Amino acid sequence: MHSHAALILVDIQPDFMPGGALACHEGDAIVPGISHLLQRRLFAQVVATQDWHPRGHVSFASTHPGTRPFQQIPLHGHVQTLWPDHCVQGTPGAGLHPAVDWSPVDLILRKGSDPEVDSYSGFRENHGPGSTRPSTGLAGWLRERGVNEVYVAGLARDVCVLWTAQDAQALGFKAQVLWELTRPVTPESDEATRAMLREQGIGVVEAAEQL
Ligand code: VGL
Ligand code: ZN
Repeated sequence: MHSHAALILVDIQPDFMPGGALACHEGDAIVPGISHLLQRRLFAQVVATQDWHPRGHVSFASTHPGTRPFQQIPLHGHVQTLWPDHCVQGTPGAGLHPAVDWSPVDLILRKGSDPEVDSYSGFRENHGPGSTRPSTGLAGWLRERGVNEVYVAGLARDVCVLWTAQDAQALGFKAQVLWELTRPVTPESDEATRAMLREQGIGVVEAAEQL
């Protein structure tokens, strides 16, 4: 059933869990379900993304004197949300969550390493020269393995999960979000997130038991 499907686990890292630098609401609630889903081995390929920023990253409010986290500023002709320092390369908060057995994962893809550019999606950086968005290579990696369908879970529902699912769908994959295995930074965003997924024809699977 899922022989042409990949599971993409987005940014399941301590900094996005309660108590972490950029906590998602109930972020830790997804951990048992993620572990269980990995054990079921339903997918031909499993990819984990890892937010991985250098110190002084452009997305950190601390990099821009006079700003505060969650404020928006113009950057490279786009709007950039500023975040607390998070997922700094090599720190414990940037690791893959220690309560998950990551051994079934085929590819770990680090993103957000360019000091000047943010990268929410696992597929493309947020912006690049002109109107381009530099590829991470993930779409090609999946296509070369025969994948045409992706299921996305992880953190944050309203940021990196959303952008990853949108890019997957835009790049020609059939994208689905495993809703109960995601959590948002901003819970009030849930209706808007669902609307954006619906508009783009991205599927929502409410619970992994339905797979
Ligand atoms: C994320 C904000 C900044 C995410 C990453 O994983 O959703 N959000 N960096
Ligand atoms: Zn980040």
